[in-house]
Parts: sequence; structure tokens; C-alpha cells
Amino acid sequence: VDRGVTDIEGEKRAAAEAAAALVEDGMTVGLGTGSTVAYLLPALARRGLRGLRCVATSVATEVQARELGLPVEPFTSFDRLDIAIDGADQVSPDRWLMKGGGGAHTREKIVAAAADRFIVVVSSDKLVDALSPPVPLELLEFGLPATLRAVEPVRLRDAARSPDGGVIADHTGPFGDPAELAARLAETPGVVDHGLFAPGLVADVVIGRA
Ligand code: A5P
Repeated sequence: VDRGVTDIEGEKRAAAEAAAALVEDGMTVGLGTGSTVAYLLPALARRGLRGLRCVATSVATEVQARELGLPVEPFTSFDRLDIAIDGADQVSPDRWLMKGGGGAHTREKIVAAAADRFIVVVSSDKLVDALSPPVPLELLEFGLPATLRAVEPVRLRDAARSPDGGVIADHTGPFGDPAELAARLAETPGVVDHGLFAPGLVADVVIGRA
């Protein structure tokens, strides 16, 4: 389907606004990262909710949220969240997600896992029949050449860093079962986390449609 940029942006906005409507006074809220979340933040700020406490998955989100008057705290003061809302790069019919296009997937997964309700907001172009490479990786700098060798084929993202200073790379190899690849990457020393999000993390997927 050939759709214009305007439709895609409208879909992102519609999904983000629908998700913003699910947040209530006094909630602890995980804020994701990316261009869809950039529509969520003003929609959430416009609601004028009382007593919100937010955590941010990236510096860009934190800065935008603060500018809009949304209170952001470090994610060291809570051990759970009521709700988290984030975008995704790919969503499969069985609700596996690919995330990390922006290199923030480690924080994003921590926030998603800590939330009672993790809501994914996407434009309809993110829906795929099956996830496909690349799989974003966050790697420790220590031992980097050895870790890269262990996760070949892999491509380093030049100068890209995660919000916590990790090295960002992409695993480019083909894969069938995301669970199998997720397990293999997770057990590789030096891999902080990868961009495959299992269906068990996902409560709802809100899809914008033109
Ligand atoms: C950031 O690391 C990513 O996981 C984003 O959440 C994801 O890429 C979605 O971003 P967009 O809303 O910009 O497509």
C-alpha cells in the first residue's frame, strides 16, 4: 500500500492521542521514545491530569516532557508503574515487537516490564506478517570486539549510544523464531539487551488508521 507521509503522521497522532486518554489522575507513567511518543506527550499534557509521576526512556523524551510541564522523575524512585506507552518499529500478529530504532530499547524494556499495562502505539505501516532483521542491540563497551564476534552478523551504529552510554549495534542475520533469537542474544555476555519484546510484555496495541 502506498501511503503519504501525512497519513502516517496522522496515524501516529491518532494512536498516541487514544493512548493518552487511558492515563488517569495520580498514575505513575512510563514514557517511551520516538516520533509517535512525540505526539503522545502534548496530548497527555493537554489533559491537565493531577498527580502524575512520569519516568522517561530517553533524554529527548525527558526534555520534551519537561517543556510541556509533565513531571519527570528518575526511575530510581518507584519499583513499578501503572502504565507505560511507547512506539515500536515492527509489530507481528502474535504481538512480538521489534524496538530500538532509536537505541533506547534497554530502558524501554525495563519500563514496559515494570508497567501493569504496557500500551504500544503505532501507525499501520508498523504491522508486519513476521518480524525481520535488523535486531537492535545495546552492548557494553568492555570486551566489545569479543561480543561483536559472538553476535555476528552485526553492524555497529556509528557514534550511536543508548541513553545510558551503551554501544548500539544491529544484528543483521535472518531469523525465524523470535523467541529463539531473543534467548540466544540474552545469554550472550556483553549484550545488555536486544530489541525483541515478547508478547507477554504487551497489554494493548493501539493502531492508527488513515
Ligand atoms: C526507540 O528506541 C524505539 O524503540 C522507538 O520506540 C521505536 O523505534 C518507535 O519509534 P517511532 O515512533 O519514531 O517509529
